Amino acid sequence: MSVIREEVLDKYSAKVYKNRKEHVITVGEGNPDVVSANTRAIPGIITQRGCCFAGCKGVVLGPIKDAVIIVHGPIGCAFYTWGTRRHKAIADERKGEKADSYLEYCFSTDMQEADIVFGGEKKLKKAIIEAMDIIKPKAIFICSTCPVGLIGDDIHAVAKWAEEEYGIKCIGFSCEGYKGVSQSAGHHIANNQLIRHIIGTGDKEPVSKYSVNILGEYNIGGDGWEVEKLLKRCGIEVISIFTGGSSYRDIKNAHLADLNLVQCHRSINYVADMMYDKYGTDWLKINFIGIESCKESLRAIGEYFGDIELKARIEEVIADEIGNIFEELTYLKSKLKGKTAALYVGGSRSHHYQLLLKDFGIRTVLAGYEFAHRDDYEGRTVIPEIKPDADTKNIESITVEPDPKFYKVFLSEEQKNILKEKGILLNDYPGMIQDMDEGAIICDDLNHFETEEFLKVLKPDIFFSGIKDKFVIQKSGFLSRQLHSYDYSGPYAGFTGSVIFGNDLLMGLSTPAWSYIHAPWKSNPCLEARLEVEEY
Ligand code: CFM
Ligand code: HCA
Repeated sequence: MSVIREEVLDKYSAKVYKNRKEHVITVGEGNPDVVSANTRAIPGIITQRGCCFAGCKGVVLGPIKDAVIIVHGPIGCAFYTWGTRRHKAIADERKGEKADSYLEYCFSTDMQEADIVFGGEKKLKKAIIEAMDIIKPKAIFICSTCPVGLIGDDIHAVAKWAEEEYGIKCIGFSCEGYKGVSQSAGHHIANNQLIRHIIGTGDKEPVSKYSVNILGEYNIGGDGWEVEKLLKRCGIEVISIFTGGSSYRDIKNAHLADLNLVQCHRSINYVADMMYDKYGTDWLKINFIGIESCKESLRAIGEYFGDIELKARIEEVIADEIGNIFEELTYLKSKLKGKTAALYVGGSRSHHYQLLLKDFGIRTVLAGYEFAHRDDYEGRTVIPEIKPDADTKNIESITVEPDPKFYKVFLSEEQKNILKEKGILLNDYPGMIQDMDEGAIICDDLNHFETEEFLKVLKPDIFFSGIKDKFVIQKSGFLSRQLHSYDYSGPYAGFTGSVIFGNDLLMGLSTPAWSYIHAPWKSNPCLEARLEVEEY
């Protein structure tokens, strides 16, 4: 039995302990290692998770720059998803087309009490009319927040009206915050509508011999631009990115690409699967975070296309990129080697960043996800074992048929087997655990209490996390860097990004500040209360 887990969970009541112990494991102790995931958080515990609306509007749709995304709901929900995630975009000029990017704007119906009582559909229509008068976008997305589901506004009927009235694409997303157990439900809802209404509606054929889509890359701090640049250098055309820096006008053409590259499995695996079923497009799990991972990913793409010239070009690009960072990398390695790290992020970065840390000789002692599913930890082979519960059944799962016009078989079974022998898995993800050392801890849906307990027991040199717990960690005397927003730095992807990351880490670790910090509440409680029993 894991001693560390017992120490951390020790203070819980029997009921809470019983639940939480399934979410915390020591790698190598189980046979196989099983992590309970994607279940409800315990009421009263300060979870780090967000909601379904955040996953749909904030994460998957938010970065699509040329769509006006109307948040139908109270203004706070719209404000929360306005720019904080740092998914960058620029309006790209193209011949004969309007260069659109509305990412700087925040569109909302700003629902008030009267709208909740009498219904908000009229206000939503008014918002669409206003958007068409002022902006004239090619696409409008309507995202529902909690109250919309509760009062029953029919956003899909309004979307249909807008399509007929203006001849534009208008899609409703019923992503009320309360649905599902986390952001993850919202990813699924967004993916379903993208496949239903957008992918496959364009006709812009690729111009290059090899073309790909990048799935699950949201261009945080410019990561997607780094990846796109690398692929372009190798001679690979990027048709669309889901969805960082990307646009409705590109995503329409996604079905015309030869291969889907999947960076974040959690948020977009539904699109990857459905495109495989509908268009025959294979997907390849790649990772452009980390130097070794970048090399491996580029080489795997070369193997997929199996072209000698392409493979040679990829080797040239790798050699050149490494050459450019070699000196800095050597220096950073010499400074960072031997440190230990804890990582707690949403649903994919805790895996990817362990590999980048490994490049610098940093060992991961704790890793966890807010809302991942078991397959993100254990690999997709466990999917048939996962029993759907009431929460997952609540989210629509759609099946698609092969498209009579666009379905293509890219590689024969024999070619796929050859790739498998080379260790290149298609349409599969082996999960985070397989890349972790024995004895490291995994913690699903980590909360503030456990964060503090883990700090005491594991004492990592750095704890990567998000805005909600960063300051709790720093006030406990440990360095914390945000792996969501990159603390306003980045890009961290690609070869160049790796050294930017290393420098940021070294900067944080080099300050003597951490050893001087003493959280005030450790000696004096900040809040004191007394129960005046006699008065009652
Ligand atoms: Fe995928 Fe993401 Fe992540 Fe995610 Fe997120 Fe994010 Fe994240 Mo914040 S899509 S799962 S829902 S990699 S917003 S860009 S950083 S929690 S680990
Ligand atoms: C979200 C977005 C978030 C939050 C980041 C954080 C992001 O979950 O709604 O908690 O620091 O990356 O912006 O994950």
